[in-house]
Amino acid sequence: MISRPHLVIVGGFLGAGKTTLILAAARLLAERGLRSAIILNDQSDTLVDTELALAGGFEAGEVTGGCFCCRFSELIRIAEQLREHSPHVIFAEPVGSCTDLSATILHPIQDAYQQSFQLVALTVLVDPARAADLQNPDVAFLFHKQLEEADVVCFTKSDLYPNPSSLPLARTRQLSAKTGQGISAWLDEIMSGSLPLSGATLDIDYKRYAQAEAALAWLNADVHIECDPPRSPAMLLGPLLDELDRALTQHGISIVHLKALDQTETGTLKAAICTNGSEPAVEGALDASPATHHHLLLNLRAASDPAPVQAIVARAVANLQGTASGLRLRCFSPAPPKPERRYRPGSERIP
Ligand SMILES: Nc1nc2c(ncn2[C@@H]2O[C@H](COP(=O)(O)OP(=O)(O)OP(=O)(O)O)[C@@H](O)[C@H]2O)c(=O)[nH]1
Ligand SMILES: [Mg+2]
Repeated sequence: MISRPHLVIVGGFLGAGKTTLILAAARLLAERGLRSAIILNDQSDTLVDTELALAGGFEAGEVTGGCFCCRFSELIRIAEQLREHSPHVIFAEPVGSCTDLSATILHPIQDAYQQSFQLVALTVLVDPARAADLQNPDVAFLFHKQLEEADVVCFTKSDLYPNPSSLPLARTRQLSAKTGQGISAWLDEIMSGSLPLSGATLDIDYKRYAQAEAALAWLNADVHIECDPPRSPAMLLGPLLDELDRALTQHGISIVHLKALDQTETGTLKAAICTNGSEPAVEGALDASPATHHHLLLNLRAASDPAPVQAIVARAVANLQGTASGLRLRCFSPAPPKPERRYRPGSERIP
């Protein structure tokens, strides 16, 4: 058994590219003969990201029903469970609206679980397109708080944005999970400790933090669809994403991240958009042949009250060409964050 796996926490706003980077990094480590496990996290369940990690062949666990800080004991339980598989590295992806990770996760782990995990520098990812468009004050608040506590900030999607606008930060890197640019160097820096874990904590007003998260509508859904005649995953997801994008835009609702995953016996396809009107990014079996039975997962985060988002998604699912059954649809505003533990700067022990 590997006694102390590296624990790599990769934060960053919704859609920044956390899951895509973690999967690319885990594949790269596998080429070096190193095993990775992945912990995903969400306010609700049925996570597209967990399915992707499992489909990638990795040991994966999830913390659902709240962010890592509010469900710290569960994070440790899942990390310990994964540790039994002797991974060399455990990647953990916090919810994309979450911040204050240093005080509520990193310090508590360093304080009480240092013998189990080698915690490395806190990486925060930035999508250059998001950094260039921070008009929504709640999004801007969360985004800037996340950057403030980062040990290293990595601009993602360098294949799309080779020249991101500069941020007033000491340590920035550029990565592409699509081309692999920068991933090996980033892993080497954090795992060797040449980029150290600083332990810097935030000064943050939890009322403002709660208000910013509550300004998001958070929707997770899954449903089974029987198609007669059979349809390919692309034939199902394409029109669905078009319809959701059109209806949300018509209602003036900004999409923050919309992910859809269709699992069929002919293959699995994921399609996602991070802004209204953008071309879906697709991964997986784009050429899968038509199938009768589809299991569809939807994770949508949007700047809105929950009610209109829920109605739009329910309507789009009802309009799918096929017979829907077993629909489970949860849509809410995230509850105020209540960390299980919170390090206070200057205090030796965690309260
Ligand atoms: N072109 C390009 N697209 C990328 C890259 N990394 C991520 N993406 C795309 O960006 C979108 C968001 O990526 P995710 O990895 O799902 O982002 P995330 O930070 O995990 O998002 P949440 O889990 O919602 O917080 C997806 O459609 C990815 O395909 C990259 O390096 N290049
Ligand atoms: Mg993710």
